[in-house]
Amino acid sequence: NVSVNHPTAVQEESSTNWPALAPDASSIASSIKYHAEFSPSFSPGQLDLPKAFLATAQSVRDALISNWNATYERYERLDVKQAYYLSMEFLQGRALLNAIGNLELTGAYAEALTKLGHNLENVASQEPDAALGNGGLGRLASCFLDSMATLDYPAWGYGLRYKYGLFKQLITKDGQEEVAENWLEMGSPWEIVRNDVSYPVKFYGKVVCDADGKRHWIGGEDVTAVAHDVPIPGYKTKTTNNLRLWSTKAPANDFDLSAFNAGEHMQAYEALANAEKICYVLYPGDDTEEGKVLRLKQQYTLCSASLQDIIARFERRSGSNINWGHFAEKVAVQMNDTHPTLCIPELMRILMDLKGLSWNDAWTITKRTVAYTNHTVLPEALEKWSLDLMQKLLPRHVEIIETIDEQLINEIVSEYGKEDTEMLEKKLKEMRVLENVDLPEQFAHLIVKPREISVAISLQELEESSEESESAEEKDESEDESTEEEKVMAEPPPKPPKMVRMANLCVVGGHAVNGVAEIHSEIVKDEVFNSFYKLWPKKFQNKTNGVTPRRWIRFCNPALSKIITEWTGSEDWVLNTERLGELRKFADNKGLQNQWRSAKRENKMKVVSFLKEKTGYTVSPDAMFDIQVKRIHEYKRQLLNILGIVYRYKKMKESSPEERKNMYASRVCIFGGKAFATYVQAKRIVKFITDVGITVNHDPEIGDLLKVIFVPDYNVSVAELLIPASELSQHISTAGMEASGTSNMKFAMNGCVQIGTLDGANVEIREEVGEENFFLFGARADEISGLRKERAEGKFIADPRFEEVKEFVRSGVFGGNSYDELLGSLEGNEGYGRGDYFLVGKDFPSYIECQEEVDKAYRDQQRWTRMSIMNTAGSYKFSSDRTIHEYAKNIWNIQPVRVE
Ligand code: T68
Repeated sequence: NVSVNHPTAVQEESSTNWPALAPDASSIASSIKYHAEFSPSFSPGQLDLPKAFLATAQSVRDALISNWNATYERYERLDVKQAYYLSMEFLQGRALLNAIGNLELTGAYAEALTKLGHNLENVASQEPDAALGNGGLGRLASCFLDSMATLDYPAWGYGLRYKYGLFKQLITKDGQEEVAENWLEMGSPWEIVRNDVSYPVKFYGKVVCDADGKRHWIGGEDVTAVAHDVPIPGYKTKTTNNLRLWSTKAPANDFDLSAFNAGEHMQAYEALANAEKICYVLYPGDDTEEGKVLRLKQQYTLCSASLQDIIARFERRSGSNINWGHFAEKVAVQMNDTHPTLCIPELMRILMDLKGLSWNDAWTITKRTVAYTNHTVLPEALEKWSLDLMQKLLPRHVEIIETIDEQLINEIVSEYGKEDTEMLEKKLKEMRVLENVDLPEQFAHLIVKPREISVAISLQELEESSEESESAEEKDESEDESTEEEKVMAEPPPKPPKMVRMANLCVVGGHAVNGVAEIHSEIVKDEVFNSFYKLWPKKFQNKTNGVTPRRWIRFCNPALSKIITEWTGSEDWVLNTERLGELRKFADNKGLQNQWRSAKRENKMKVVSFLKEKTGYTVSPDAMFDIQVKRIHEYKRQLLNILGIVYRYKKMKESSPEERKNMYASRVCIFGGKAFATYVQAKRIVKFITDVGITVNHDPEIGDLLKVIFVPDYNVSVAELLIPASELSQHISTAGMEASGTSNMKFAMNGCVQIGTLDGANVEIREEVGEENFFLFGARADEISGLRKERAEGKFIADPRFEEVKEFVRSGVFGGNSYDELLGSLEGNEGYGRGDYFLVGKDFPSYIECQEEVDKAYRDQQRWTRMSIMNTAGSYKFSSDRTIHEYAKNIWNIQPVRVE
């Protein structure tokens, strides 16, 4: 049992200057003991691991709160311009080691926990991952928060506090299974509930017009959004920013006591349950109408609560002289993809309906305030909402969106003139915010729709023919076939559903639009939003993604960090990653090379134990660790990787043991990643990979030469373990389809050599690390549409090796399944998701040839280590500090504020 003392000294410090006066291990130990007793979440007594984690986190939180307060007070007093990053997702992962690392208290905490009979690493591993995101987009938001605080930018994140984050993935004999992940089961030690910061959020209802012609949204359903603040500490700075997450509850007095007393328990509870369910799960399945409504409610809750909060802060800081014309000089709102698009009509609504501004003033302010980041060019991922659904849920916003659409039509008409109707029609079809919606009356005469012409003609014909056969009609209806046919012709075909195109709304309503890697930003300008680009070229920018070097080198790879510090002369590189470039001159140095290899081996050993524990497989640390970890998606082509492995396996089986040894480097091929719960094809890929693993891993002929492992439940913490141990990583998407990728940056930082296509940030990584240190294969982005066309015309001739590998799979080597649906997607000539849309067959030969080059290079360990060093050295551009400086300067126009 641990005796608990009240840590007077620490408490006093925490209100004044913790952690500027770095606390020592003893005072930290006292603080931990204090929290174990006085912030109890567990029974008294033994300081076991779960309790030790919570008490440790709570003691760290004391320091964070004190810095948070100082930061907040400073922003408030200086009334600085602040940026707000609105995102439906933040993939924070664990916070403890990151927080004490940023506070430079890792050593002191480790010592304190040792005094209490614990070990920091074990304590930290108790923390559940905060997985309030799906993948790259959410993790990017979290890296940005770290950089914004580290660089002293006045910038906050706004998101939702989902009760259940991303599902937990189980791998069973049937493939992936999803289980709810209750990350808040033990409570989160990091969040501070602000019961005094809450806002009403309305749904449904109707719009009424008062005597002055002002529009008001009334009635409907109200919920209350409550703020939960998560302090975001910067590295080596007192600046501690805020991630404000909203949860929803029913407004006070919404519990129907009389219904409850009458035994109608569910009814009594209905309003509460309805409100709370909004923040129940990250990305609720939206195949059903209910699911769609819930997702739209989530998006609106984020936008409405955040904007009300931002506006309240602006008003408070303005004091008695509120000048709305200054709003955009104090506020920048960044929309992380289209999910927070409703910010645009919501800001308009608040400014006009609640603050009394005119349309024009509100529109000018809105456009100057918001900006949009695009993260995908996949057409099916560009968000659209049913206008009818939105009309029911947010009637006032639909009015505003309709007016925005009308203004845009005006602009398109004045740009493309009234002469070339065909061009005008094309532009309107492509650019309007509303899709499948008739032109407003004043524009209707500009275009005669072909369908209207044909309907007009057939109606005329119908009239004529019915005149002719009027008397016949009366005779016998059953004989009247021709007339029926004509009636069918006369009926216009069912109209396609009216939709709101969120990306178009973002482009129109934002002052900046950016892609997330150079090649992606070019595609955004040249293809996805080309017409908008021609109209407003200055709006379009590139902001190549980045990742935080704190979490992704310094804290996840202490062994490598020590070496970098030693060879660059200081720890400066953690803040100034350009200094990593200095490693280049030592790339062939034997001393560095030896240290480099032993750090990699130390990291690989950790993964060996981890894999044993999670999968039961024993792998050799002498084999090359070849890793592909990311969401499972056809365009990311895990299928290409596993088919390459199957081909390798087949060739190994066909050779003698001697030949095998000479031809192939031993490899442990590791996969990880989650498939969206309803994405059937992605789940088939998971199942196929695990099936291949079962066969290959138990083949005594093959032994350590090849192992195939699917790591279950890939998340931020697993990434922190795998990436430092990686030697080859795969970024092999069909060119033009991966917007950027960010794990490619983390792998490069950790000295991992990549095999990849010229896609997303791979292009820039290759430029930085040098062509000779990157394994390139596959078709280029500008060839893809031609290749698809060729294939559709039946001109594609598959490489015999591709046919061979498919045949081998079909032969039943992997457990009797013939994988018809999976391999079927690679057959045929056309159709999205069929006809090998992702060009696995096309790239297969160059992929396997490139893999032979990898084997050759790996056999020469000196060459490989050089390549590895050159990857770390060349990765400096990919720090999110660089990205955030660019956003701050070119989009947000904010300045750093040092908190003394
Ligand atoms: C990713 N997008 C891009 N989306 O795929 C990746 N989508 O290339 C890029 O590096 C990363 O964003 C950061 O820019 C996503 O992760 C989603 O997760 C997502 C979630 C909900 C709806 C649509």
